[in-house]
Amino acid sequence: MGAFPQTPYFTGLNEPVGQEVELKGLTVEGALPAEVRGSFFRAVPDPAYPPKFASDHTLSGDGMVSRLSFNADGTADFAIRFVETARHKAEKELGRARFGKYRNPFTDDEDVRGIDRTVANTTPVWHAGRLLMAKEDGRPYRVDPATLETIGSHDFDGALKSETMTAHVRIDASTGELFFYGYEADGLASQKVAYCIVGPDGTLKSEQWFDAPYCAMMHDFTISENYALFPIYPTTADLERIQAGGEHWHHEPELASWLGVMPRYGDVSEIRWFKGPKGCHSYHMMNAWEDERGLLHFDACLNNTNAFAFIREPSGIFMAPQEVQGALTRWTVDPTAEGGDVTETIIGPPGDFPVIPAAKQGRRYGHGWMLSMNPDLQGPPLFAGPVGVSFNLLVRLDGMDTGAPHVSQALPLPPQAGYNEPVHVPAKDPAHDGWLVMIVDRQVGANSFVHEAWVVDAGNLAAGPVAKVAIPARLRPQVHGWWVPQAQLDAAAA
Ligand code: V55
Ligand code: FE
Repeated sequence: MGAFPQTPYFTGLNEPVGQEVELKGLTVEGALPAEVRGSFFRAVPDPAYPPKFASDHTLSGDGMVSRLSFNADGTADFAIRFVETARHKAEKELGRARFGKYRNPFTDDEDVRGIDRTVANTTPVWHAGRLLMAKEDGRPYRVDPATLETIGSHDFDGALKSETMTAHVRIDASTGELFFYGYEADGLASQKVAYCIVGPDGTLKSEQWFDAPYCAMMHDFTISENYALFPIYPTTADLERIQAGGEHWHHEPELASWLGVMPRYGDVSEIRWFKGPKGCHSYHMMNAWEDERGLLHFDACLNNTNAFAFIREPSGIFMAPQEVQGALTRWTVDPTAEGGDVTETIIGPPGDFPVIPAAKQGRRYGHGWMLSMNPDLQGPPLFAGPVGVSFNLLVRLDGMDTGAPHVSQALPLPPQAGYNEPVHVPAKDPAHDGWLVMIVDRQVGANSFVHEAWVVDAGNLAAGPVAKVAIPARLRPQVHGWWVPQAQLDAAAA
């Protein structure tokens, strides 16, 4: 077995760990709020074997599912296990990488052709008592929330036609329905998008296919009370390039972006396309909502290019890190219009990993949280993650449904520390804004790191963590997380 490439994607905090861990009875320091009872699931890419190509990066890492459980006795348990995907099993058999470049099966070993090559590494999705480890290039894997054992690839009891399902689903808290889509739904570089609705009992109720304006990396989408909104940004796939062994994605700065809008229970033939600026890109949206005039607002962490250098550079785009700029940006459209241009408004800081209370999904909302960079940092940041630098400022935004959305609170980290994406835990008291739970990484030596879970009052960030759990294991950066209250875990187990 060779060594991992000595690139930023495999060194420092990004050095592969690949260790399955089970720790029980960890000490919770501070005052743990009563509502923080349940499990914080996280998706962590961690390649079990050195990649076949030295240009490989974070997005290819084997999915590991992690759980931090807050117990009735005031302690916490921590566990992490590989998702036993068909790909991970095939590689374990020979003890080496057999699958090649990110989303390019033409670079795989001949003898693994046809084996499901998704790595289930992006989001642990909880719905209808099921835990699904999702990644946008394939179907999710279902995992047992108690043991973290892999149950298998999940196709909604044989109902799902799409070959893919996004890692960014949306759940309407008032109906309990799961809304999702799959792009490249019938194969590599296809323009086919499947739009799906799953009932509160986990049954796939509807799957309709439409054509995107071009085959784009569709990482996230939104719903509102009455609409489904599909953003298209010009990070594009080309079958000939993929067949020739090239990169799945190129970013195309001269191509327009689009926002597809359709009634969320309507027919895909009703989709209307609104035009956005050229060359921009967003990985994550905060929310979408309808105002009293019926206008539709779509709030995304938008950048002037693709945030990942490993996508820009093979596309011929060479930018210094400070040239990559962005802001929380609102696109407003009239959903009853036939089309036209989006109206763009800057509503927040640069950054990513937007979070809102689950109850506000697709609804008018007043506040949210996201990760950003501390402009006043007195030292080096923490170098890690797919972008190369960790976020080190947690911010709260207020006034989201007014003419003046603004950053109202912030919690900066010291140098050489970084936040992973927080999850929101609601409070029982409707006057309380709940808590944010997240893993904080800190570099303490040339190649040594410590990791803590923090519980922060979502209405008082500046007070710092009200409770902390030191995790005595080496953790690789997480992608997304999900909070599951204990009552839901208990109900699913029964
Ligand atoms: C992202 C992550 C992915 C992926 C595509 O963060 C986009 C964005 C962890 O996998 O496959
Ligand atoms: Fe994501």
